[in-house]
Amino acid sequence: MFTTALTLALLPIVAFASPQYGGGYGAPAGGGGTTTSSAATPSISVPANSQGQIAITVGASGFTFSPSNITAQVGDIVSFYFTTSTPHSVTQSTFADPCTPLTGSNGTGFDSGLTSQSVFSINVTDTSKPIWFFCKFPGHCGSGMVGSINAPSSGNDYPTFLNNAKSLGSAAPTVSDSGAVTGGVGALATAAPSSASSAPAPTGSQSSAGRIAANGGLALAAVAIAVAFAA
Ligand SMILES: *[C@@H]1O[C@H](CO)[C@@H](O)[C@H](O)[C@H]1NC(C)=O
Ligand SMILES: *[C@@H]1O[C@H](CO)[C@@H](O)[C@H](O)[C@H]1NC(C)=O
Ligand SMILES: *[C@@H]1O[C@H](CO)[C@@H](O)[C@H](O)[C@H]1NC(C)=O
Ligand SMILES: [Cu+2]
Repeated sequence: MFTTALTLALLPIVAFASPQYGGGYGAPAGGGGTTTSSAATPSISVPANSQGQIAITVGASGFTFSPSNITAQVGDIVSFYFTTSTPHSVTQSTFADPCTPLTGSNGTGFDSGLTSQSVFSINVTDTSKPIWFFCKFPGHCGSGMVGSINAPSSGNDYPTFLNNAKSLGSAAPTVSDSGAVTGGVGALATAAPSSASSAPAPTGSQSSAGRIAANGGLALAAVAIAVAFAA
């Protein structure tokens, strides 16, 4: 039932992303041709990291997560900022299969679903194992759009994971998208991506993680307004 609710909640985003799915592939980030713009298009600002808060920018400089390999503590909120109009996702995978969503007896991974101009947050719950993730937009994972949290510094490390994804190249599997998947293994998502520019007044079930991400956006907006007044 949770999934159904989420799917419904995500419908507008999916509908928004769908026209770009076919037409936008391969287009540069922010390419005018694929922008399904409207006056209400939110602008996503990426805050600086602060205690317990880690920001990862998605797709802003090519098909990358930036930074792509981070260290996090239990309770840290890692927020993915989808700043471009080109859709991307952060989808949990495994070291063995970098471009395949994590599912099975070890649990089901978190997945933002394809999204743009939004923020998706996870709460790190287990630092004893690495957390691996990729972008499911066709072609992106095989070109190296992957990342890790708490990867070992040798052996099954981030560079090897990245190389494994790249060696799949265009043979990387096509991954279906049906919106956000909450939960996760070693880190939990509690809400679908949200527009950071919208008011934080949540729907009843909004998570603290979502609130923090939204508050960060609001704080930035407040700073921007203050700066505008000062100028
Ligand atoms: C990736 O991050 C992990 C965890 O912080 C660290 O141990 C490792 O050295 C990093 N690897 C690279 C190549 O930066
Ligand atoms: C579960 O995880 C273990 C070790 O982390 C791994 O060896 C095993 O293959 C995984 N099982 C599945 C079904 O992915
Ligand atoms: C993150 O999860 C922990 C439980 O693992 C919880 O105590 C904490 O409140 C969560 N943080 C946020 C911001 O939701
Ligand atoms: Cu992508």
